[in-house]
Amino acid sequence: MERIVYRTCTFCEACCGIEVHLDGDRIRVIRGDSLDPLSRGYFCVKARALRDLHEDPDRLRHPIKRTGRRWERISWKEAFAYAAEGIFTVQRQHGKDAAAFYSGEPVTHNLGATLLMEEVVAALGTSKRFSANSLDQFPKQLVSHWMYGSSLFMSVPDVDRTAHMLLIGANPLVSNGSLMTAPGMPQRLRRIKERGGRIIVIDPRRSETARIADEHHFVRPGADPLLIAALVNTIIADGRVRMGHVRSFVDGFEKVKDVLGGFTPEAVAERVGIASTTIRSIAAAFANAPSAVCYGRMGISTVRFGTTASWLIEVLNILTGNLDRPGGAMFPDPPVDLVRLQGETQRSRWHSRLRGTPEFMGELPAATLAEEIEEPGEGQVRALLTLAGNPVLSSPAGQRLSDALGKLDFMASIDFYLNETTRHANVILPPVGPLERDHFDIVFQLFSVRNVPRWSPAVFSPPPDALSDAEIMLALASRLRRAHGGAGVVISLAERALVGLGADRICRLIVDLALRVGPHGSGLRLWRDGVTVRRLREASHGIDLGPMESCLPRRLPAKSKKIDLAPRELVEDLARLRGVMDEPTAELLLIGRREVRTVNSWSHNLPSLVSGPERCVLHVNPADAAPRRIGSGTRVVVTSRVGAMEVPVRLTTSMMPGVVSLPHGYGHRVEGSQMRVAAEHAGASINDLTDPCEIDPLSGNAVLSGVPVRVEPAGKGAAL
Ligand SMILES: Nc1nc2c(c(=O)[nH]1)N[C@H]1C(S)=C(S)[C@@H](COP(=O)(O)OP(=O)(O)OC[C@H]3O[C@@H](n4cnc5c(=O)[nH]c(N)nc54)[C@H](O)[C@@H]3O)O[C@H]1N2
Ligand SMILES: Nc1nc2c(c(=O)[nH]1)N[C@H]1C(S)=C(S)[C@@H](COP(=O)(O)OP(=O)(O)OC[C@H]3O[C@@H](n4cnc5c(=O)[nH]c(N)nc54)[C@H](O)[C@@H]3O)O[C@H]1N2
Ligand code: SF4
Ligand SMILES: [Mo]
Repeated sequence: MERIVYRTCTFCEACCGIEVHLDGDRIRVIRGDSLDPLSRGYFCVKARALRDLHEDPDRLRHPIKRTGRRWERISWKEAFAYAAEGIFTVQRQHGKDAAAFYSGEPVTHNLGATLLMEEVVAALGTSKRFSANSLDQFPKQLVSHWMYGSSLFMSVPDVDRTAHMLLIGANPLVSNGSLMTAPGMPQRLRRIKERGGRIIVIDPRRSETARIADEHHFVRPGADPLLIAALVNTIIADGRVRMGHVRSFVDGFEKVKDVLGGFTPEAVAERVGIASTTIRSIAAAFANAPSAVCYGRMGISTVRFGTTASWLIEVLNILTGNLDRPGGAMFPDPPVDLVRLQGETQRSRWHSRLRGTPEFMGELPAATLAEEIEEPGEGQVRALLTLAGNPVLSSPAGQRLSDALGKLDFMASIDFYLNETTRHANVILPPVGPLERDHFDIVFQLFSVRNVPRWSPAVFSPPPDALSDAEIMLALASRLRRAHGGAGVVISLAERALVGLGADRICRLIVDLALRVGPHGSGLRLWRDGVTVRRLREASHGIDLGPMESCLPRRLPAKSKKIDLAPRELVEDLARLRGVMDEPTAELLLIGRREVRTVNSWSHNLPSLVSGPERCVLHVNPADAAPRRIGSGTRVVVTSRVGAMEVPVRLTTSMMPGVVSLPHGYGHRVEGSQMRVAAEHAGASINDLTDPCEIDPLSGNAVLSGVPVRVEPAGKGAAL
């Protein structure tokens, strides 16, 4: 019997609506849902690969325990007892902080994991919490915390209405947008041009997005904050500041004007690699556009001045009157209002043991995890629980982290692949695949350019004896609490009741309650027609609640109801930025690259996504290749302070001279992992070259872009 299930794709932040066509219990085809009000039929090749993931024989379907070099299938009961006991034993001997927790990016695409992860973290009671947040968007979250009062209150480009989009360090044509849920970026960007608007891209690589832009300018990796400071400086000096309605609640303009005084286009041009006249014309075009938005992503975030760059982008949008107005940078009003539920964000309640970096949102920088395991002393990490993360391939100096994981007393992983990270675990607890659970995008609604809540029903009932992430976490949290001696009869009864209710049902209830008390719910007025889980389930293509709307100062999370344009920490740190103008530059800088057929490190086992030419290839400008005697298609050795590796080369003028690029997420041929397709397309991990000692000191975010490297032909006696 043929049937169609409508849901959202969980591979990337675009959250496209998809149709899964089924013939009995076989997937016949997956394609875009043309009636989805947000994605309107758009989808990419990865959605189809959900079938590969569902059918992947390497995907773990039952818990396994390591005995020596072998893995043995065990029951769930045994797995929970073993995992809880292993972690508890370490914590009992060495204190709660001896156990760490690392969660990865797929948590955000998983309702159960998002909602119940906190249960596990609370049961662990550790301050050693790490995640992919500090390999990604921590800078923007810290800026939101300082300027607006909440790390979740992040401005989103109103791409559907803007007349001018300045993209700095983002490649949405490939990534399909990030911190901007806007499926079908190729069409959305094209429509800006059709409306008579302009797209300007700043990137050290002529990226796919740069190729469709009206203008593209190469920038020296890491120099963006100087460029953006000069844009702001020019706009102020030329008397073009027009803040619009936000003016009455923005504090700190005079301070900004004062501290950015020295950052003229002429002062920064050489370092940035863009002529001062061009910087002036970019500033004028931005200020003169009827509406404009500056949008920065990974290329400005994972650098030494990630927080500074993220801040200056907000300043640019605010001073030109583009914050909180259609066509500018706006704030979505999601039906589950996580901003309000979370309240004002905390920071600096504790610091990392060795480098003394402050926690943010309860987390320490992922770049410090390896040293926290290696370095003996009180508070040394000796046990680790990972959830949906592959830090060996995703964090700096991954090889070193891998060695460190091998020395842990105990490790447990909640993941459905036996990969470069989880192979170090003593026990792996694999959840069901994405098509075997309900889903609701509680995270990405915070970034959605249009307010379209959708409920995604499971396509398949989970196989017997399979558990979802939510179920695994609830059970594990309960075991851990009990191992720690539980907390009174009442709590333990409440806990039993929760476990009895079932984790998936709990998630549905939480969402329903959050929807009802949210801005589009009926609240306690039961006669009002609000958004509920039931209504969402009835509306298989989602409910269209319209575009983003102006909402300030009403929805500002800061108790002061003011926007702080000049947070003290950022102002004080500007001296560090001034310092780089006189620093010598490295001859070659390494940056990253994403490709349409990848999802970070974990999509390479899906056959439909790995076909075609080899992708883990170093892109080099011919001008850099010639003096080094490097030919296209040959192999080179790339060396950084941290490591060295051999990779094939492609010569291309799409790279800025002095900059080379390699995708991340590769490096699969590792003994002990079980991803057979990925092993055939192994490549090498760029994160064996990135340096954990380099972090953005304000946010603790890893520096993954702009790594100084040497490149030489392979086989010339280069040390590996
Ligand atoms: N050099 C360099 N490094 C980077 C980046 C870069 O651009 N350059 N990008 C960074 C960014 S933006 C990010 S977000 C991080 C990602 O960093 P991570 O999140 O640590 O790594 P992923 O590759 O996303 O690995 C995800 C893991 O989750 C598992 N998984 C997938 N779905 C599920 C699920 O539903 N449940 C469970 N339990 N497990 C699941 C997969 O099997 C895999 O093991 O990498 C960062 N690292
Ligand atoms: N196909 C695919 N889509 C994805 C992912 C994936 O792995 N594959 N991952 C998802 C995730 S987790 C994330 S966080 C998003 C990321 O989404 P994006 O940030 O849009 O994606 P990136 O490809 O990392 O784009 C960063 C751009 O910055 C440029 N860049 C590097 N260094 C600098 C610099 O110093 N200055 C400037 N101005 N530019 C620089 C790079 O050349 C690149 O074009 O993508 C998501 N979508
Ligand atoms: S763009 Fe992202 S969400 Fe849309 S189909 Fe592709 S992977 Fe899935
Ligand atoms: Mo990410």
